[in-house]
Amino acid sequence: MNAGAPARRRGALPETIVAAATPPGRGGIAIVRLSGPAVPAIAEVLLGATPSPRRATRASFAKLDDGIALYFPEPHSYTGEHVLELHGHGGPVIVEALIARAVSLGARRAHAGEFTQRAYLNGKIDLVQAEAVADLIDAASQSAATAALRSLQGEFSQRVRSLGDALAALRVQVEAAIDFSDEDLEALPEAALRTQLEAIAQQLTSLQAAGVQGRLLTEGMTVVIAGAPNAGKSTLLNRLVGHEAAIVTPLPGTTRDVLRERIQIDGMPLQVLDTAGLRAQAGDEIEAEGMRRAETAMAQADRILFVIDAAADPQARSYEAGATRLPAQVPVTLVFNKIDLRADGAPVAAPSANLPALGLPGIGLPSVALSARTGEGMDRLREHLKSAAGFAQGGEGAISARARHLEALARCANHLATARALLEDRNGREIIAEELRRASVSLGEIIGTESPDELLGRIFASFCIGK
Ligand SMILES: Nc1nc2c(ncn2[C@@H]2O[C@H](COP(=O)(O)OP(=O)(O)OP(=O)(O)O)[C@@H](O)[C@H]2O)c(=O)[nH]1
Ligand SMILES: [Mg+2]
Repeated sequence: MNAGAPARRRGALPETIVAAATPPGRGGIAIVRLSGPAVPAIAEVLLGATPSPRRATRASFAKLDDGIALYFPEPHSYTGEHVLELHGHGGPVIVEALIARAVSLGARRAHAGEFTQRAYLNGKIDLVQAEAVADLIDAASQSAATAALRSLQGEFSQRVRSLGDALAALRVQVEAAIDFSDEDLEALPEAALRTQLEAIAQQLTSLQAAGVQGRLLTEGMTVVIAGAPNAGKSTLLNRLVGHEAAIVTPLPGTTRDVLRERIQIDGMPLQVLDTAGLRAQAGDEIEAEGMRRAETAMAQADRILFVIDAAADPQARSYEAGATRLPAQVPVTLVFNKIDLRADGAPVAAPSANLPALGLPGIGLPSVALSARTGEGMDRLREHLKSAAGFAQGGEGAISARARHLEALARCANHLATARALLEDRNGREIIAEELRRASVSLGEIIGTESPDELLGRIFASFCIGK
């Protein structure tokens, strides 16, 4: 699957493992899979003979079942070890009996993700690809599945690797320049070093962007509903989740705590948070604490929906007033709510004729007009959220990335930025080389060349048994 992966990262794992590869319950076919050195010996006993490699072979499974056996001798298998698949009748009793028999013959029940872990340890796939296997299985939408498949096929790893290669090449040049400095040999002129550093930083930025899109697709984006008291934030939350999750009253200052709900929009996972209304002066200590919590929530959001009462505040003054409380790095969408009301608060017959006038302070920001009360315009908001997450584009350009990957990319970017700053300050090549080395280490953590065992344990434990 991946020619670039190093062969056998660790010593051989002597135990042979067994698990059902298909979900529990009744079905047309169930597959029991074994992997490890004892597979040929176990096959001899179970089937009477080891089947020819990679040929579907009809066999009796030790009188427990009758089906098709598939044998993949090492190293040409998913795990890189001898693998035997028994495709039998899809009943839980048969599956359990086959597993128990394999155990009696020396196999051990597999832990969650252990087959994929062995594929990783044997150099069949790298860590990003192993994680993509889990993401593909867990994908809740076609877009997430597309992104996961792209990572599984090595696109993400390839881009990380080519960045790593560029970094390594640059470091060699920088270090060579250190060695030759006595001889007054300008091995790598400063301008060339700057150009190469910039090129690498640019590649990294585009990889980060693709990764952020991927994370939004798989882990779901976090959207915080914010705005002035009484704008209709809680009503909007209720409308999005489809039930009365939050208390709604005509009194400003109703919501105090942060309310969290998980929803899906056409299969796209989304976490929505309702928060206390923001205003210049809190009425009491509870409201002040509510506003603090709202600010904390906003700082961690992928997007803020800033709700404006379009009837009472058509010029979006509340956004102007509240903008200073919003974290600078989080994108904002203005939601003009209550379009079922006229500017004087009276109901209107044709709500969409009441879109807010433009020339607003938040101009340039995306905006959606809707009525959380009647539901009008909610489809526009849903479409907007899908396209903001890159979901509407069917996962195009996204690679399935996890928070772990993005953090490592960010660390790499920091080291590169430091290296560039050091260069500008005419610092020694030694410390620049050191920053480049640290940047490489961060990249290595992503594909698993620099990953501690504890991290590996955590990653594979999140898999299902049998994968
Ligand atoms: N006509 C109309 N009324 C709305 C709409 N959305 C909310 N309201 C009303 O506005 C009032 C305030 O709604 P909430 O959802 O509690 O507002 P909020 O922003 O959560 O308010 P706080 O929690 O106090 O900050 C309630 O009386 C709602 O019924 C809407 O789209 N149209
Ligand atoms: Mg509220």
